[in-house]
Amino acid sequence: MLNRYKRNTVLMLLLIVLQTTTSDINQTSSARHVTNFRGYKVLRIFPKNPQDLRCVLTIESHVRNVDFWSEPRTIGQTVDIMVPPGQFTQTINYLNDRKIHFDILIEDVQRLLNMQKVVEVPQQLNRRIFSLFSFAKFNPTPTLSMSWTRYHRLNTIYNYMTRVAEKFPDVAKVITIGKTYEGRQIQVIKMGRQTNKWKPAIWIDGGIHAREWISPATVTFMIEQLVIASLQGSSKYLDEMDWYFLPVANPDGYEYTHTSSRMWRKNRAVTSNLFCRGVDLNRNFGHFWNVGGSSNRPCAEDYAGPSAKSELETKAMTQFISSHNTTIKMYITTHSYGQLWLTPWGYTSKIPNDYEELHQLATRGAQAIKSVYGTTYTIGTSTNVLYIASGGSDDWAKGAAGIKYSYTLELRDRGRYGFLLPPNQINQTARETWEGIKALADFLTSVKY
Ligand code: 0X9
Ligand code: ZN
Repeated sequence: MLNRYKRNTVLMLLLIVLQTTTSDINQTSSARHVTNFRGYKVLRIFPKNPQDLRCVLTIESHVRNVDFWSEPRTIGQTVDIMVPPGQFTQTINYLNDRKIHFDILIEDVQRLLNMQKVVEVPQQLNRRIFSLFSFAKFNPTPTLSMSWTRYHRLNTIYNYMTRVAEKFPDVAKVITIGKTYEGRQIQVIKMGRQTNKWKPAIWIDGGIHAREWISPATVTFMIEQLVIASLQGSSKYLDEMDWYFLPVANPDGYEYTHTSSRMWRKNRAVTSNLFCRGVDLNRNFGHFWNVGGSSNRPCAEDYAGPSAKSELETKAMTQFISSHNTTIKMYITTHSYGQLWLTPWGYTSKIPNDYEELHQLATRGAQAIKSVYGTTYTIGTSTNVLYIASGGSDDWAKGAAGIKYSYTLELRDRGRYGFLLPPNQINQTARETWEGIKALADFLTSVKY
């Protein structure tokens, strides 16, 4: 009996050691539970030849706890990494020894994080403050308790969606499309005036990657713009088309970035490795899944999952979109950062047959964005502009769901703040993006179906 007990204990210990050692030298700091980023710096590296690129790739195994904010895949493409204070000297020595050029993008990550702190005023108090100062004049939907001057928690976003649907039932409806690993609802809001005639629709999601906070904030802004449009009478954006908004596609991950680890990217599913949670949802979609630019290692930031569409969040999205693919004519997924307007494919450097049309429409969108505050976007296929990364939602939307116009938008900025875009840029980012989206909507409503 004792022997069996001992043997089991030894086996357990062995398993733990094995899991720890295989759980990656490459396990990054964002995957761990880091709560204070004081002294963490972000470096921008400029690999100029294949050898530089190889060295940058192996930084992970030379320097512990480095977190890649962008991926080292293409020469000429910069790579941003976050380095903990204890590893800073080692990292710059490593780069200097190999004569690889770099700049310091962010001196102290914690300082930026402090600027992002979310202090949610309780809903009721919030409403009272709004009515007290009669903000109604400036904010047409004051009682809906949403703003674009700070980043919000999931429940605030969901409450906002619910209120929009309650107050404007003729143009808005909340649909729960599934549940997450941790049991949260995955909520879509459908917008558009109800009619008996067929209308084309556009799908817009945000927050597939948990730490890209500007993305859900921008999507909720679009909802608000349609609410405002409905208050102003008739609008072709509501009368001639429908919208499906999924502001937070990865609710568990999003909440985790608010409560525990700001730099978390994946969902929060338990994996085959006891020590590493999360699947990269943007590697989990099922069109040429896991054929390049994704990982089989559960500890990796770009872990593709055990199989295509293995994740509840991916399943919910693909089931819903597939069942509406006769109306959904455009698929837009918002990420950050980089100011890129990306078209499929992300799994191959080949370009789609209709690339010319996709590019033309993207140019319209990018021009509309630029016309607002001068923000410039780079347009191209994901693989060619960025890097190869298979299992993305955009590839699936086009390749599997048959939605011709499928885009990934990497919102502001180009790396000055990266994922930590200060709240005072939310409004401008959302405003300019909305102009870009409207340019697409104009096209959508002008096509004969
Ligand atoms: O790597 C990604 O998933 C996206 N970039 S991010 O920095 N937001 O993580 C780009 C995805 C582009 N689309 C495909 N590769 N399919
Ligand atoms: Zn992303």
